[in-house]
Amino acid sequence: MADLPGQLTEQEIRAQPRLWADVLASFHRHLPQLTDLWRSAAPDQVLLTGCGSSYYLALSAAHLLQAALRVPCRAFPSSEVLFAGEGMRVWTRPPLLIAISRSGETTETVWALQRLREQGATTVALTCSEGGALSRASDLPITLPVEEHSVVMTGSFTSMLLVLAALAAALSGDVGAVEGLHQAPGLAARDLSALVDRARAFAGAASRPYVYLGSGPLYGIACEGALKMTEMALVPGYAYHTLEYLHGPKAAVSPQTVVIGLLSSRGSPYEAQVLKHLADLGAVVIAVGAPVENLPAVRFAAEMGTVPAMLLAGLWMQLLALYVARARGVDPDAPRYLQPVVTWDTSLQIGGAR
Ligand code: F1P
Repeated sequence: MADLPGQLTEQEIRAQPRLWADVLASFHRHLPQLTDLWRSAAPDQVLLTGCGSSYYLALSAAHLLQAALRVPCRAFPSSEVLFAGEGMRVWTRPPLLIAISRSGETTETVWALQRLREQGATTVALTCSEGGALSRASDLPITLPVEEHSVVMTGSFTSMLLVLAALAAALSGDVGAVEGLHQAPGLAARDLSALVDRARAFAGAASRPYVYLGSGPLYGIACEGALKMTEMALVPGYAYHTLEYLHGPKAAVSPQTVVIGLLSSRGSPYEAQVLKHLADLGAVVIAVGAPVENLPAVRFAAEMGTVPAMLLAGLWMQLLALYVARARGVDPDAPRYLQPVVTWDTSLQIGGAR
């Protein structure tokens, strides 16, 4: 059979159930160091930073960490940390910085970690590549056993988010939540073939606007789903906080619009109303994670609102982008204009006050 476009990317998407089990085992090996760092630094806020998919998982992780640790947790694109200069230093106690990077070589993220460490932050580098620049610059490097060859991030995204969710649960002493995360690999293995079928069923060749809606930690997942559709299928993907879509962007809805609505446990009655309203306006609307009357849905074995359900939503959106790419004759293994790592000439100086 002729090689299908995106075979490498598809293999790595499908390998996530097994990968998650390996990553959780690795997490438990790193947990003593992370716990010691958390106790010795005793931060009263957590900053997270990364670029692209790594920034989007930082957005989701910030929600999970803040809900568990009850301290302010905020996520920034690495470039925003850089350009903020002294503006970031608004703390009384030095914060904990978690810098996220699959490659561990993204220049902006390395610079951001160096900048905040100079300003007194305690720094953790979460990567999937041993001994890179980010790890070397950090107080504590955490490298996950994720060997990803696709340009776009797939299992690295879900794995680093899973580890940060496990960190939130472990540091808050929520043993039940940690045990719940250990269900994720089995739930994903059980759901995988059904998720492949549901992605194939919805994928079409037309370049239609794909709108991804999510609230709370699902907003970062929605951003990642939109990025995947753009990176893999060259189709515009747009992400919004679910109810925000009613405040103007819905003006663009047409029968060409495809809406992917990620249902949260907290906001789902309102989110369901939004999705039904958009279907009434003529959009193709898919409810993800819970049923919404009269709408096609993607369901998971994982309970709505849990981290495994969030990870499965991310995995399903990776599959959707893959099958849209194939329908369009686009090869996700060779995404247009993209490279696995974005680096900058280190001679460039950041303008303005440091
Ligand atoms: C981050 C990143 C990805 C993007 C592309 C280029 O890399 O920007 O988010 O999808 O693959 O690299 P990293 O800092 O996580 O290695």
